[in-house]
Amino acid sequence: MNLPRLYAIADAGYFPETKNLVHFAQELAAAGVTLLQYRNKKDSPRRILDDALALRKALPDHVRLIMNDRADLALAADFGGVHVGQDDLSPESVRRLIGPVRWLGVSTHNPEQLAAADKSLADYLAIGPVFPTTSKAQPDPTVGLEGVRRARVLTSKPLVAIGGITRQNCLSVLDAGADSVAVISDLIVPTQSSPRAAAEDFLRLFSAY
Ligand code: TZP
Ligand code: MG
Repeated sequence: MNLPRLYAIADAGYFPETKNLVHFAQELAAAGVTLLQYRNKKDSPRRILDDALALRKALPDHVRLIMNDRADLALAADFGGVHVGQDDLSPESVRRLIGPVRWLGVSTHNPEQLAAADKSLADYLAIGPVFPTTSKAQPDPTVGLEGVRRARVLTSKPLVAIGGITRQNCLSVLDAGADSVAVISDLIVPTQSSPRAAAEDFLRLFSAY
């Protein structure tokens, strides 16, 4: 797999309506984002599927869409992958549902979980929260850059860091060994710039890295 450095996440909690979500995703695509997760912790499966289908329709095929939590909805919306956490379906179950081609990511929050996920059928692993975050309800304790370094030596799978990652700190996260950074709020609530400009900032930093 070829995991891009920037893994954008569109969290439904930040968008009152589907059209706001789709506009955000299109802005990111225009900036050059090629990997986008749709995360929705609040709505019904039917509403999530409606949003997912709208995203699928609005975005070019080279943008890979990843569904958080739900393999069934990923298949129903023809997404390019699924991302599961410690309380979702197991990686093996998800793999059986989605087949060998769609991407499968697994969230981990400590070295034990990471080592276990390393033995699974996941394509990539996530570690976090690296820094304090306000985008997740009841987040696990932060792992810091040291947690990223520890994760790096425990897996040779592509490693995504998540949690409180911004344009200010993202290069330190890559320095610690992450292959990619997953970002919610620094793309959505940038103080002075649009989501498109924020994504362009990240991509510029990474191309010079
Ligand atoms: N998992 C660990 S931290 C987090 C998730 C979903 C939220 C990351 O959001 P932000 O706004 O980039 O800190
Ligand atoms: Mg989950």
